[in-house]
Amino acid sequence: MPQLEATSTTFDFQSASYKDAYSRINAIVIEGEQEANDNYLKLAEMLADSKEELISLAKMEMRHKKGFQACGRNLEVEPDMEFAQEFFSGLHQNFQAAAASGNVVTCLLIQALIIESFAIAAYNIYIPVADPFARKITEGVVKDEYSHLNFGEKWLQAHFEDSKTELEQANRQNLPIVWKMLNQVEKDAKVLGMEKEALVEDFMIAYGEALSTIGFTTRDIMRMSAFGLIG
Ligand code: Y39
Ligand code: FE
Ligand code: FE
Ligand code: FE
Repeated sequence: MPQLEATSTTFDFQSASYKDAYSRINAIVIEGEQEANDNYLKLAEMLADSKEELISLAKMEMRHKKGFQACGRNLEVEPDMEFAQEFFSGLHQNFQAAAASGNVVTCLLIQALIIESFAIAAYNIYIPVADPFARKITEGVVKDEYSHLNFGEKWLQAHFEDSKTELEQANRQNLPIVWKMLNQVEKDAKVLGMEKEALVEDFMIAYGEALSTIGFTTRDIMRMSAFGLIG
């Protein structure tokens, strides 16, 4: 794999340009993990039958946050948390609004499908180009993210007929925000050795597979994936 080669030869993890980009990407994952923790705790209130499981997912997210904070400290980078909060504000607001209205299907789509697929794509693409310390941390984290995506898949699959319309509506509202986020992070990601094209591809594989598992047809998935790509 050429990326493995790049790790030892191309990246200077201590260069000013690497650390500048890392201050934003590292902040994004720290903020993302914190928000994922909050979101699973909110879902635990909304889904009494899955309360214990959701609380345990929330705890995993808190561990992830601590791991990524350690990655920043290891490179002596100060994460730009203000940037990261702004980065997540669109999905954050939509999750809060859905939770306030009791729209648990929308909450699950935002956190357990969209954000988890984003995490799976980003972490898998980061691992081969990460510094050795961050690589170890991220390898442990990404395994957990699959189990979080799986929670959303299982719940939505079991409630597919009742959830279908709300899922399509929530997809239409939130997928364009993901493309916007990817555009915002494209330059910094590239400095770390992560190509936007690869991020989009891995995101769509994880998200599309999840929609398929839940019960959507290939035709549905094609239609749903197009939102935001065009406008
Ligand atoms: O469920 C989770 O742990 C998700 C919060 C984490 C989201 C991570 C979002 C990563 C986007 C990084 C973009 C870098 C190219
Ligand atoms: Fe996580
Ligand atoms: Fe997660
Ligand atoms: Fe799956």
